[in-house]
Amino acid sequence: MSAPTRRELLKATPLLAVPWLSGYSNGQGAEPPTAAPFPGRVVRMQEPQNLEFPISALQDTTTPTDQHFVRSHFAVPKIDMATWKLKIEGQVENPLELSYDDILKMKSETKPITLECAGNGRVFLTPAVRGLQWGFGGVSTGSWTGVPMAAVLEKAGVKAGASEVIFVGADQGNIAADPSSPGPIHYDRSIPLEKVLKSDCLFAHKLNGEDLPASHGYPLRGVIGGWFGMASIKWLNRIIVVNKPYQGFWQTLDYSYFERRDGGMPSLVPVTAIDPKAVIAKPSLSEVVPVGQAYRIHGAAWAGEQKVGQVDVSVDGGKSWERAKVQEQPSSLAWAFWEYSWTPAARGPASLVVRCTDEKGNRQPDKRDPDRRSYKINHLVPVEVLVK
Ligand SMILES: Nc1nc2c(c(=O)[nH]1)N[C@H]1C(S)=C(S)[C@@H](COP(=O)(O)O)O[C@H]1N2
Ligand SMILES: [Mo]
Repeated sequence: MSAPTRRELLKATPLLAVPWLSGYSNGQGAEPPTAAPFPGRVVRMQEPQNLEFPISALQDTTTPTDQHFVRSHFAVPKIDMATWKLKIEGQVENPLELSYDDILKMKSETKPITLECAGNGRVFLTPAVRGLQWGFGGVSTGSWTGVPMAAVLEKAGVKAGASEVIFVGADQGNIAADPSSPGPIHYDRSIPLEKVLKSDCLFAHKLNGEDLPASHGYPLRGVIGGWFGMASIKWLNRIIVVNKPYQGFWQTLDYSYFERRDGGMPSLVPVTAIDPKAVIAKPSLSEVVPVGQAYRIHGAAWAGEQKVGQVDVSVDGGKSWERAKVQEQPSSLAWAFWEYSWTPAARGPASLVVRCTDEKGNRQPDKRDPDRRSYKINHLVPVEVLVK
C-alpha cells in the first residue's frame, strides 16, 4: 500500500487529530510556508468549528465546498426533519409554515455569491482585538441555490408599514464575555425589507449543487448577497416581519461600528454591505520568489453591492501602483480574479500590496479607521516576500 497523501489523510482524519493544522491556528495569520498549495482549511476554533479558506490555494472562482470558510458562534443545532418548518409570522396577511418539500417545490435560482466575514483580516489589526483571528481567508464564493426571498414574502403578503425582517437561526447559546447576553439567545439578525426583496437574497437549500452541509446551515439558510456574512442566517427556521427597527444582540452589541453622523457624533450602526477589498493569494506571506523571472501575482477582489472597478498592485510597499488584469465578474455579488505579472529585478525583501476600487470610485483605505471597531477590515495589508 502506498503512503496516503495529505489530502487523503485530511479526509480520513478529524481536524483535531492533525497536528500540523492546529499549529497554524493561533493567530499568526500566515499560511503554512509550503511551496505546494495546501488544500485543507485553517482551524481558527475547534468548538464551535470555525475554519478559514486557505487563500494560497485559490484556484476556482467557485470555492470547493470542503474549502469554504465556516463561521459559527454556537454548536451546529440538532434538527428533526420530520417536524422542521420555516415559520413566517409578524406583519403579514397570511402567516405561513413551509415544509422543506414546500420550499423545494418553489422556483429556485442559482447564483455565485461571495460571503465575507465582517471580521476577515482581524489578525492584521494593531493593537490586537478580541474575536476570531482571521487572516485573509474569512471569505469564499459559493454557487448558492435557493428560492428568492421576495417570492416567499409575496405568498405571506407583507402588510403596509412593514420595514424589516428578522431572521432566526435554530442554534443558540450564552454569550459570557462582556457585554453578555440575557441568557441563551438564538443567532439572529434583521434586514431592511427593501434589501430582502432584492434578487440578491435567497432562502438557500443548496451549495455548489448539493444539499447544504450541516456546517453551512442545513436544511435552509438565508443568503444576503453583497452583505457581510453575519446577515446570512444558517439553520433558519423562523422569520418575523416587523414595522420598527429590531435591536437584537447581533446588530447592536455585536457586528456594529461607529459612524460619524449628526454633527460628527459617533453613532453605533449595524454592519451591512461588504466593502471593496482585494487579497493576494500568491505569493503567500514569506514566500521566496526567484529573481529575474516572471512571477504571476494573483488573487481575488470584490466590492459587496458594487461591481469591482479596478485593481492596482504595488511591488514597492505602496509607493507606486500598476493596474492588474481583472477577469469578467459575473455580478457584483461574486468576486473577480485578478493577476499581475511581476519580474523582480533585485534580490532582497519586497512588499506587495493590492487595492480594489469599486465602480463608484470607493477605494480601500490606506490606514485602519478605529471607528470600525473589529469589523469591516479593508485597509491595505502588505504581503512581504523574499526575492532570491
Ligand atoms: N445561525 C447562524 N447563522 C450564521 C452564523 C451563526 O453563528 N449562526 N454565523 C454568521 C457569520 S458571522 C458568518 S460570516 C456566516 C458564515 O457562513 P458560512 O459558515 O457558511 O461560511 O454565517 C452567518 N450565519
Ligand atoms: Mo462573520
